[in-house]
Amino acid sequence: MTTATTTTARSAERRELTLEPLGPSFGAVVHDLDLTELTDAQVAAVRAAFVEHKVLFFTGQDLTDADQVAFASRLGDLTAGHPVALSDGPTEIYRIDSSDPEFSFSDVWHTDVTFMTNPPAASILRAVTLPDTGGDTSWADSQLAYDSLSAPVRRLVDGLTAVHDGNREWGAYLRRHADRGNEWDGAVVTSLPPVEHPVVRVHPETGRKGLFVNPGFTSHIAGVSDAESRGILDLLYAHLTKPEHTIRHRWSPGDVGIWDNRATAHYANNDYSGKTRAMARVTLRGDRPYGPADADLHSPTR
Ligand SMILES: O=C(O)CCC(=O)C(=O)O
Ligand SMILES: [Fe+2]
Repeated sequence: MTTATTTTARSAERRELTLEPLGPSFGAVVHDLDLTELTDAQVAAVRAAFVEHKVLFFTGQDLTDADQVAFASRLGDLTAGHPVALSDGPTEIYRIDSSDPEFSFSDVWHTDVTFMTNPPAASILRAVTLPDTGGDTSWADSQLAYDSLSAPVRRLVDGLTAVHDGNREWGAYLRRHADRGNEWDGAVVTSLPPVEHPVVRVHPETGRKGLFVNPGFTSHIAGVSDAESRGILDLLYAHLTKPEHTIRHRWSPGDVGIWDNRATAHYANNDYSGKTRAMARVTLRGDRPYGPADADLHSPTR
C-alpha cells in the first residue's frame, strides 16, 4: 500500500468514529457506538483507532459474555482467558472479581501475560460490577516513555533482553490447581518456564519502539549483574510510570476498554477493599515480541 493510499484509508476509518482523546499522547473514548452492531467499516475503524490511540474506551455498552467474545473475535483471534487462571463460563473469559476467594489485586504495573512466549496483543475489559468509588485503572504509554529517554539510554536499552517469569504471580495458583492451566498457543500450560523478550519492543503494526519490561513479570535483565539489572529496571520503571506518560480511567457501568499490550503497561488501583468489583476480560492473540536488532526481518503489517 502506498503512503498516500494508507493516509486516505486511515482518514476514512477515522470518519467512522466519534473520538474524544484522553491526553496529548494516547487514550481515547469512542462515543455513540454499539459494539453489538458494528459494520465492517466500523470494525476497521476501531482496529485503526486502537493501534493509533493504544487504549480505547467504549461507553454505554451492555454486553453479555457472548457479546464481548463476539466483539473481540471481529478484531482478532482470541486466546484462552488466561494461561493459568481458571474461570467459569466461556473459556475465553477471564474473570477478575474481588469477591472471588482467589482474587488478588493487580496493583503492580504490568503488561498482560508477558511471561509467555507469545503474549496477547490486546486485552478487552468489561466493567460488570463496580464499587461506588475507587477501582480505577491506569495505563502508561511505553512508546512515549521510550521516546522521552535520552539518546544514550535509548542506545543502551535497544540492545538488551530481559527474562519474564510468571511463577512469582502465578506459580502458587498453578500448583494449588494441581498444575492444571489453560491452553495457550496450542499447549496446556502446566508450568511456567521463564521466557526472554527484548527490552525494547518494535510494534509489529507501526514499527514504533516501546519499553517492554514491567515490574509484574520481568525478573531481570539478561547477561548483566544483579546490581546492574536492578539499577536499569528501576530507572526504566520510574520513567515508564511518570505521570505525564500515564492516563487513568474511572469505570462506569457498561464501559468496555481495550488496550494494546504491545505499546502500554497498566495498573489496577487498589482502593476499594471490602467492596465488590467484577470485571470480565478477553485477550487477542499476539505474536512473538522482537526488538530493534530483528526489526529488519519484519515489516509492519499496516
Ligand atoms: O481490574 C483491572 O482494572 C485491570 C486488571 C488487569 O490487570 C487486567 O485486566 O489485565
Ligand atoms: Fe493486566
